[in-house]
Amino acid sequence: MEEKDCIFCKIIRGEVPSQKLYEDDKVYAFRDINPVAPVHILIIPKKHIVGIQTLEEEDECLVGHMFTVAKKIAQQEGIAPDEDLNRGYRLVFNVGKDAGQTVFHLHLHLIGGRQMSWPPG
Ligand code: DGP
Repeated sequence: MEEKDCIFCKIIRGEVPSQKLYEDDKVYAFRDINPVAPVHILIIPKKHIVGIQTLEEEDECLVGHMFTVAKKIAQQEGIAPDEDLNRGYRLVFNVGKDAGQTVFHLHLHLIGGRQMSWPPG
């Protein structure tokens, strides 16, 4: 899909509204429109990347930054583990259709605020 048609590129450009939580020159974070938990946030790169399946070595720092931003937002949202490792959250990349990827612009799910189970569905 071209950037001009990508829903997440439109959100970054402000053409589609979103509940923004964080933005810098590299990434944008906003609440998922269809939350699967009390906290469900998406962290996306401003660069249009289809997903982990097309990730290039030059984007390694960018993906690392996405995790650091996710960690900070989890702390702000009050779901980060405490010193006894209580609470917690899940960070997920769905990679491809079999994994449940429906939007083909790289996004890191930050999901928390309830007890998780394993394995995921
Ligand atoms: P995935 O299934 O991993 O591709 O996740 C895509 C997520 O994107 C899904 O949880 C719903 C969310 N989503 C799709 N369209 C929109 C939108 O227009 N706004 C917001 N806030 N989230 C969206």
